[in-house]
Amino acid sequence: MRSLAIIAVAIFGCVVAQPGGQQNFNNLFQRYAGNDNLLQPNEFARFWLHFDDDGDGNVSKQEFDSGWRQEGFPHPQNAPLYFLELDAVHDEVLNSLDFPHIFNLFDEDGNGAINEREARYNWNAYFSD
Ligand SMILES: *[C@@H]1O[C@H](CO)[C@@H](O)[C@H](O)[C@H]1NC(C)=O
Ligand SMILES: [Ca+2]
Ligand SMILES: [Ca+2]
Ligand SMILES: [Ca+2]
Repeated sequence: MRSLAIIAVAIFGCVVAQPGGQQNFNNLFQRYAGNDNLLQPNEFARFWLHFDDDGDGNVSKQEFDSGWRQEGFPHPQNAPLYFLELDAVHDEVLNSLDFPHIFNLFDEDGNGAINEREARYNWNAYFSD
């Protein structure tokens, strides 16, 4: 019984630590923000464009849905909804027309860079259930 409980705790612990959790967020932020720990507009765009598998400068809905799922981002069943939220200039692709709008939503104090707190707060809000 005791060992069963330990196994249950171990499994639960694994699920909590899965991609999409805070560990994953930290790695992601650091990878794109670089040494200054701030996301500038070009770094923010680079993050969204990493979904652009065919490199045509547009993230299609299919690229977004499959990328979101493959990378273990939160709530993949909601990816189509997130795509709609992110498509600020409604043309059914995510591209350089959208990124400045999304950037402004994340850059809450409007100082031209997204810090880790702004990133985490908005990431959790926009990509929740
Ligand atoms: C990318 O999307 C824009 C619409 O914002 C469209 O005009 C353009 O043709 C698309 N580019 C490609 C390569 O599909
Ligand atoms: Ca930076
Ligand atoms: Ca594309
Ligand atoms: Ca768009």
